Amino acid sequence: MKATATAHPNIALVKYWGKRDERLILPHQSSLSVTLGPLSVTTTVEFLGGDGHDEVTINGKVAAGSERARVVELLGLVRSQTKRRLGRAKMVSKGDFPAAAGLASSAAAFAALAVAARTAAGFARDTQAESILARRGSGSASRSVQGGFVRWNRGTRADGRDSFGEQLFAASHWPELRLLVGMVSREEKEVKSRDGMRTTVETSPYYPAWAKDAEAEVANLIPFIRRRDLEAVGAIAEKNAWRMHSTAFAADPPLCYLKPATLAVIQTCAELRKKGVGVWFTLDAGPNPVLLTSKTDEAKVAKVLQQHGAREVVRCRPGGDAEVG
Ligand code: 2P0
Repeated sequence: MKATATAHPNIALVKYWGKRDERLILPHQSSLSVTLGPLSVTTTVEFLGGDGHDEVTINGKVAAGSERARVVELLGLVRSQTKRRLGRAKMVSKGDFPAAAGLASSAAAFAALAVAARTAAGFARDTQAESILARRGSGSASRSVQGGFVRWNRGTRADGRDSFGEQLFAASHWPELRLLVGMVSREEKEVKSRDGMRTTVETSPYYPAWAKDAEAEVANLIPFIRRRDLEAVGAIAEKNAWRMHSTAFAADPPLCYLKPATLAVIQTCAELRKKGVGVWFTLDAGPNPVLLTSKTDEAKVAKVLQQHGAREVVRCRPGGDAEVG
């Protein structure tokens, strides 16, 4: 009743922003991401059989508060799905992300936890069931159970059984793609994604337009990924990032995740393209831009990020499936 799993984070090209069901973590729209190698989170779950509290250790520290509660809740879901008596659990998790990479670790963390916990409980591998479970920890984690290019289907059911991540193309489809995270700020963001998206759904007059457009953009993006058309993929990623942030700017109170250096990097992307460098940006709910480029232009793009004050550049490429062992 013990298993270890490793999963990678992901970056959305068409973002998830807003829930239609807060408890089940069901989105208003589908989203599409690239799983990011080589970064990873490795998690071991052991069910100890007896009664008592779960032990949760994350990056060498005993977890407390809401961080612990989210893990305990997910372990509880696994217990409720089997007749086996699993008892209390010991969970140990560790990420290998560079310090403050600015990438949400929750996607990789809950994907690794879902796979490890189900396997420890005796379930056979089942990426759909694992994605649904990971989703209950964090929405974006539903897209980190599989590698490559993954669509999180919105689904229509109230119970969420049709809302899971589904691999469209494996990482090997586009090995030359590069995703560079520029660390322009290390400040803790003031509003967490979970709260920011709730405020946006509740108060932004642009929210319904966002959800409708994002759903359409997921479908528009797929043929461009199939053709490995970086220019077209980059254009959709940029447009979608602007639209997510515009929806958030229009919330009450307004949400602005950009810092001056973020905007400087974004504007530089457009200038670089005029000079023939293939680079496009995307931006999550934080100040650190992620630049899409190719192996050919990777070094140039990394240098430009550093010139804009990025103290660290995290170089990623399409990563693989969550794995046991
Ligand atoms: C995404 N983000 O698609 C979007 C883009 C941030 C901006 O998914 O509340 O940590 O746990 O479901 O998954 C971050 O939100 O939120 C996120 P919850 P999550 O990657």
